[in-house]
Amino acid sequence: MKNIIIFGAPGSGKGTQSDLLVEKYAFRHISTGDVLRAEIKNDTQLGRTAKSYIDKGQLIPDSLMISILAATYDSLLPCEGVIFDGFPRTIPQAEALQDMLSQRGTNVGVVLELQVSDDLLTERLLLRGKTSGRADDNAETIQARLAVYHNQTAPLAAWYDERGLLVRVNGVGSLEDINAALCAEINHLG
Ligand code: B4P
Repeated sequence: MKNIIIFGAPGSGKGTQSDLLVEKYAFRHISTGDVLRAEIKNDTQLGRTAKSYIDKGQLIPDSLMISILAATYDSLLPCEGVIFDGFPRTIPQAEALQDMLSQRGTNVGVVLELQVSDDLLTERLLLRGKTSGRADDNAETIQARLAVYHNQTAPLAAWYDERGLLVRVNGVGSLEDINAALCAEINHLG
């Protein structure tokens, strides 16, 4: 069982690369962003709560995210591997993930960080905003999301590095080249 985290700032290509990895490997994919957007679309209680945070570029509270994650993970089992896209985003989420996986007799195999400059992230998200219809892909919210990323999520890179799990990958270039770099790391997992 392989548990692979795709880590990076908003717009770094986590979702894009996760989709390519799922095509190549027999892995399942958890995108917490997609889970939340589906709840918003279905106008559930969770969706209404999530929307109030997402529209401001803020993170959904950890307790809520963690309970959603465990249920989503269990719904995908059994499988050869799971790609976590957009989770964890805080150190409490990372600790909860570690506990959840160890309760199931498994652990995180690797954390692949996609590195992209803030200027390029902003450019990509503004471009995506023209077609995505996403309320959070506008200039003001993008700036808020980047600030949240640097304050709350980026410290996780050091946290995983201390545990020997972090691999940094250049997130700038063609989708194919970036994907090849990610696959090389995944193949090392054996
Ligand atoms: P997410 O849905 O996770 O989205 P994201 O970080 O904005 O984007 P991603 O990195 O997946 O970028 P993509 O591949 O689409 O989060 C949305 C919100 O949900 C968060 O702000 C938060 O409020 C909430 N949330 C989610 N998870 C949470 C959690 N765990 N805890 C709390 N809150 C949570 O790529 C972006 C664009 O770049 C696309 O248009 C793509 O085509 C383009 N692109 C990708 N790779 C490229 C390349 N190599 N070159 C050029 N363009 C590229």
